[in-house]
Amino acid sequence: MYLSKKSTQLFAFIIVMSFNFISFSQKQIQNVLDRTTLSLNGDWQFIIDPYKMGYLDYRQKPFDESASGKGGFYDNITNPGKTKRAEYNFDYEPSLTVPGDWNSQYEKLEFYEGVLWYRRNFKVSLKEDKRYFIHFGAVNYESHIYLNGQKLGVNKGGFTPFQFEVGDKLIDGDNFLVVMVDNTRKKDEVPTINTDWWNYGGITRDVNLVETPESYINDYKVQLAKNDAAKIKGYIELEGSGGEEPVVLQIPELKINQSYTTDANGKVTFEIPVKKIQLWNPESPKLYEVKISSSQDAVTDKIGFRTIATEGKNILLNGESIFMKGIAMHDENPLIGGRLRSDGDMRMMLSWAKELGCNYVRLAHYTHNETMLRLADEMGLMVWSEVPVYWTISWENEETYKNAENQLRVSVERDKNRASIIIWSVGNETPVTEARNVFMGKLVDKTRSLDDTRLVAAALEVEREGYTITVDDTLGEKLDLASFNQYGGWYWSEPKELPKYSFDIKFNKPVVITEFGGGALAGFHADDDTMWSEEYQELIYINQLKMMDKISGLRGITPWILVDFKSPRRQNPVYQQFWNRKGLISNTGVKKKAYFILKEYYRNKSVK
Ligand code: GCB
Repeated sequence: MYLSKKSTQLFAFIIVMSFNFISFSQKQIQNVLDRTTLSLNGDWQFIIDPYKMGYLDYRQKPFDESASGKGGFYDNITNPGKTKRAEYNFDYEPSLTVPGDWNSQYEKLEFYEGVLWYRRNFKVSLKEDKRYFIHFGAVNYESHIYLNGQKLGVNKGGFTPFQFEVGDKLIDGDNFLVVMVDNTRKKDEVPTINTDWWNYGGITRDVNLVETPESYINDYKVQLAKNDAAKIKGYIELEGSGGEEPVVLQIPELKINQSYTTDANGKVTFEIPVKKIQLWNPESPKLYEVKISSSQDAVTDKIGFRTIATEGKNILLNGESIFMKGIAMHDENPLIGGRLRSDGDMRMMLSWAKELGCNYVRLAHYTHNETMLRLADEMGLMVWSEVPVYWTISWENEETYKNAENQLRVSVERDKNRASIIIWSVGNETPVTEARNVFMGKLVDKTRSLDDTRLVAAALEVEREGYTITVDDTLGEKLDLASFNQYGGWYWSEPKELPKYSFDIKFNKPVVITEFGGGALAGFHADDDTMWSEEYQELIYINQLKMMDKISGLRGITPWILVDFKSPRRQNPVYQQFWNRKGLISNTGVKKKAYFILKEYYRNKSVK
């Protein structure tokens, strides 16, 4: 529905009044990278605010809920004059680079968890017939956004994008955007208080001011139909069209040039028979240029087409059995000990995976950068994408569920056109209880309702008795894969004992081992009985690979993990120093002995 300026204002007013809370309903602009944007990346001045004094008055009431709505740091008073009291001033503060977490940019912020304010000034010359949105790639964790002193809203969730329409608050000329970011860990959030990764705070991904026409292409899906390589199926959705409007879909290389008219809601769905389509696969990751245009708007994407399905214990990519040679990774550049900031950082990670011989990556444990998925499309890596339903989530809390579902939905909406993504994961190592089964079961159903063209999985846990490793988590019945983590040789048993173990997997489904591994400090050499030595890790890999090769239906593995990564849980003063050392590559880029074991295994392993 198109909102006139006046109704937009009213709508915005209702949003601000009805929450200081999050709108979980809005759809993000698809393919924001291809729109007309003013980048708001770069230097943002910041104020560290451990007491939240920029947000709460001395009675702990939010300034932005007071009668005047004023009093917080978002007022951005920089020139108070002689008589006005202001106990902060962004103009005198240092700056942080956006995108980027704060922990890796200032030593005094390395361990900081709490509130930090960002401010950025920018100029814009407004055009009469355009709409404007401020779009954030991701901010960890909770953010309150203010434009020119007025609140736009709140977002929760550290890894997914969000946006606000801002036409009525933008000024033709100088503007300032203030963001309060709070990365305090809380029990009922997603993720919860306990994770094995660094809680990097800040505006970690791109910020853009997006300009669109009044009626714009808000969303589209252009993918093969479920399990049908002869049919492209999808939709185009306009926003603000006020009814029926012509749209065109073109894929020049496939000689597709289709005209449609949207319905009264601005949407059209289509099915297009295709012949002679070159399917996307890791060896030849073919992407087609796809152009979508409406009377006022146009957007171009690069999209690959492939099918993914399971059949008994097989995974079929484009109808053919495939073995997934994978590796897991976090959204972290080990060389800086911080979140990935640029295309170059992301390319480095995926290139390491390619060099190892991978055709598949597990992007753990939350939604990664959109650019990462686009690079995976381009470089030919299949992807397991996950939401941060990790360990001990508050299963009984309805708000927690809504939050998890929102992060899942936004992630599926954002990445549904990426051929690389073949698996949506609804969580990792969650303890089996009735409440958890209900929570995760709902997430599985939701995922399938959002996207029927990909597999749905989760990283489950195993049980052990004697030398038998059992996989029978009942959630597995709802999933497409028998996928699980197991740490033989590290958290239980010893590397040399591993050949004695066998698996009892209760599902007739493809087996994908989502984690195994062990820690080693690069450069520390000893015999293979000595924990933390490269030799110990090497023996884990040698014997794990032998042990797993005996599993009938093993169709993929993602050892934990490509590179060492930072974690506050990893305190051994000699070997860890806040680094999880399970990387095959160290935080200085050195390849450990186990790296070469896995590389050799992949070189010899048939992809069929
Ligand atoms: C796991 C978790 C992963 C941890 C890893 C470890 O099972 O899924 O997030 O980092 O083990 O190193 O213990």
